Amino acid sequence: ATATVHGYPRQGPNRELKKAIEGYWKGRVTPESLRETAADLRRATWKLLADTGVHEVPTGDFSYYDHVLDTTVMVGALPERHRAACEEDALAGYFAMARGTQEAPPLEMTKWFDTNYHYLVPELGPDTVFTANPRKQIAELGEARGLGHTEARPVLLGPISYLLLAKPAPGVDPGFEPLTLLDRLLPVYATVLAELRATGATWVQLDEPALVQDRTPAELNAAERAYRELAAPAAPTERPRILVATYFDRLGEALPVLAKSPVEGLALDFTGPAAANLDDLARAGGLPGKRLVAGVVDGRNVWINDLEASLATLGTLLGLAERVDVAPSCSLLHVPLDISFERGLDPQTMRWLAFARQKTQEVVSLARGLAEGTGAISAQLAARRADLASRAGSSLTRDPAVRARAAAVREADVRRAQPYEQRSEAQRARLKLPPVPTTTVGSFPQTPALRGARADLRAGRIDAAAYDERIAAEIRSVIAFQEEVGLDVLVHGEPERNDMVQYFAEQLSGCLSTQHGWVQSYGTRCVRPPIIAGDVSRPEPMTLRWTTYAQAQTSQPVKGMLTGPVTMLAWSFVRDDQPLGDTARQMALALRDEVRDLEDAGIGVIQVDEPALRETLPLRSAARSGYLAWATDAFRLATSGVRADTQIHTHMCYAEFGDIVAAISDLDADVISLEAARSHMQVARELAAVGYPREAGPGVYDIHSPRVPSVEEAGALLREGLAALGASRLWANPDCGLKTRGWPEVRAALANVVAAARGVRLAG
Ligand code: THG
Ligand code: ZN
Repeated sequence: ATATVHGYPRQGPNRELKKAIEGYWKGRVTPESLRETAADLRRATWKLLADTGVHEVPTGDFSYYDHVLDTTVMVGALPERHRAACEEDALAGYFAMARGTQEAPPLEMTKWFDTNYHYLVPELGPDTVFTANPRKQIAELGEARGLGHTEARPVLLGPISYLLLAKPAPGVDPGFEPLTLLDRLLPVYATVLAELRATGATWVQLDEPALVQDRTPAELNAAERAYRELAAPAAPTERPRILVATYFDRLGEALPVLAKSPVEGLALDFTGPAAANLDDLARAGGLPGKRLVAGVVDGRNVWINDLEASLATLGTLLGLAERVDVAPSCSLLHVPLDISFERGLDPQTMRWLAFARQKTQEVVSLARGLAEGTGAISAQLAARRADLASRAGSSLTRDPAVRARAAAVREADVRRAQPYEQRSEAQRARLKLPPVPTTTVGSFPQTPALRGARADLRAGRIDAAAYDERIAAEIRSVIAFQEEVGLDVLVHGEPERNDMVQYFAEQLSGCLSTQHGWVQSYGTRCVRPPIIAGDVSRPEPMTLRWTTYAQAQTSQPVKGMLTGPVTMLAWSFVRDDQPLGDTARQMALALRDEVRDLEDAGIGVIQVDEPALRETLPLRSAARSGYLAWATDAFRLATSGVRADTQIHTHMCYAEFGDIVAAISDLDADVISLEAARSHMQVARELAAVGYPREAGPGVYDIHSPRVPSVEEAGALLREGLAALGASRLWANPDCGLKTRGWPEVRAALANVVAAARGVRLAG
């Protein structure tokens, strides 16, 4: 048995790649220097892997922006509007597709399965012509081989997943199914494989994560055909051996399809719910004559592996395939680089955590244990047993007070005491808002001055008091602006928050924050997800101070702003030693305390954001109702403890709500703001269609674009909203927070939104 990995983080220990690319965009870094930085990072990664004991290193997993976009380039499926730029300058054209230009909008971005990584959606149509452009794959394989990594294995996104991740190009019939292009795409993949063989690859990995989702018989057929053709018998010099990799869930009905196909190997996920692959594999008769790469180390969470349990799994698998190798379940792209970079974490807690480098060590140990017997790794096994016991027995992971409180939650705690009609009346009497009230979603522009103040505080150039005064001044100015422009429900603007999830996690017991734990979110943008390691509780109020400070500046209602329990979990690394729903309940109770404190301090409107509710939906439909049950319960637990006249708002981003409108309604928030500007109020009609009985603010200002909507445009959207919801239930607001926008556009756009709402009120 040997150890391998499907892919490694790309940004570098100090986010060197991010800095080089952003420098290149600003004209401060030459293309040559960017290429050199990238090559240095690849070389360092391969060396680290090989030094750790991984000799079959991955190549081609590196990317300047996104590996799905790289695949689009590899198969020549460039959108028409970017083709000329790509032909003139491949690197500049590549970034134009990712980020857009004055003339040509970028490709759409969306989430990579249920991770927090975002990819660029291929745009295909009946006229798409594919051409093989394996240059990047060939170059990176050549580079690795030149450095002595002769067993290097190119990693490509497979043809089925590529097509299933694509959408119809603009102007193409929205019913067009990209999978119908398979016959045209397969010869291009065959060419790429042949070229990789000619460059020295003995194995090539084709990633097919889309096969772990619910797939139709036609889609399974397509997969069968693809791998029958790509793996058709050929002289060993004509194509490399093919390893099809799937991850993020069990393979299910696609397992027999791949097991029977002529490909030489399968990589499967055996972590979490995907552990079902073990029984499925046995039932399917195993993989006789094939190589199995067993993903027994969780590649997308940060906990140390139970090496003994993994060895037991691997032992069972030995009987089910010709050869068994060991790997993380998926690319390590989704975890930070190295826990040993961290300073300031408790040393005992640090031993519970494994980032990319530690996970690589784990798979190397496991491969060794499998090949040579457990005696060969007895020291690691003993140390691991102690670390797992320390985690299980720690007072951080088990806080009796938190557990007792969570166990005491009753049905009444997840229900508002009064029906909506009564609440609505009490809220009208208290808040005295006009019809179609105006508000914003929470954040105002994070100016360079604000970011500078935070950097000054960190560097010790200013003290906490001076920092607080800058925040206070910003809040006064944001409140004054909102009064002037005529908004009805104001916000404090969140100047004190960098990343909202990080901001709350830093203040909650049971959550850890890292200094260097960066993970790529999209392109050059990274996040440092908190680690929910233990039982969660709230030692002190988290938002009370700045919210009440803002309320003291105005007689208009100021809305308190919190991040909901589901989003807190979705954007963190969550403990894997209890069901997610249990952790969500603890998080909800902590937030419930905050909601109560805000209410007691006189805050009459409280917004609990759940932007991640939709995106955390499980990949397979069978798991969805269970998820939605705990997710809605957690939200309601956080928000239901308030009086009738306290108005609860929530907010969700991204347009595709269709499949969860019923769950959105179940949240029982009094008001919900949603993204709608780009989908033309579709969401308002969807809400109306399920009989949603409460108030909603489908966004009338698309904050993802620097465009300022005119009064007429915002008014037209509001009239569409009115038709669906009626004047007593419609709000006017932007479709998301304003943190990434500039002040001049925000001033103009909000003035227009207020004018449009007033126009609609007069007409109504
Ligand atoms: N917070 C967290 N996770 C998230 C989001 C978030 N995941 C989904 C979505 N929002 C991702 N969106 C972004 C948007 C901006 C940035 C990252 C993810 C970003 N990052 C800065 C960068 O890379 O330069 C770093 C910010 C910092 O210094 O903390 O701009 O909102 N947790
Ligand atoms: Zn949003």
